Amino acid sequence: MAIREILTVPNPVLKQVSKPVAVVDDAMRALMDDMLETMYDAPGIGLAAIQVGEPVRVIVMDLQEKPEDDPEGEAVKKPRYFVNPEIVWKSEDTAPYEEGCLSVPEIYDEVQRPARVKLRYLDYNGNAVEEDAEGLFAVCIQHEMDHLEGVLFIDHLSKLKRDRAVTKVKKLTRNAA
Ligand code: GNR
Ligand code: NI
Repeated sequence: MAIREILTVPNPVLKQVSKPVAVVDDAMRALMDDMLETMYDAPGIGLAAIQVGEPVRVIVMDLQEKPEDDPEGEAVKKPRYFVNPEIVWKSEDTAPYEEGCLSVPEIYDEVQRPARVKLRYLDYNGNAVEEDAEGLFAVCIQHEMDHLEGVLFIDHLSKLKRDRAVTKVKKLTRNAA
């Protein structure tokens, strides 16, 4: 496994539409392993392949929820992998969430999205899964699926806020790495 560089705005690669995965093979699993390690290192709760420069429809996620029987304890690792995810249903009702993005570091703002969605995707082993998402899971999967279309959370904000965010990130990353 390896930690990959996370691309930040205004890198044009982030605007690319990612391609469907033909088969979930060992090479694709190696990418998912790298993405998970990169996400934990950042740290973040989700990562789309395009954020490490790979234009394929792959997402990793770990919502880092505390165990129910020990809410004060350490978060238990629960990695999730989504290949070729599709939203097959979304609720009419929306919910706001203060979002951030590893590709737009240190910027946070409220985005409204459908509160619940039904997903279809392939898992780490290439098995088809259907799953309902709500709460933070629903927010995160919709944020990640936007990345597959070249859309960032700041694209849901006003042009003024989006331009300000990009300017701030440019300054922040000018001398870094
Ligand atoms: O780590 C992340 N946190 C987060 C918080 C609120 C809404 C979405 C996210 S996803 C983000 C990681 C990321 O940029 N994924 O693409
Ligand atoms: Ni993001």
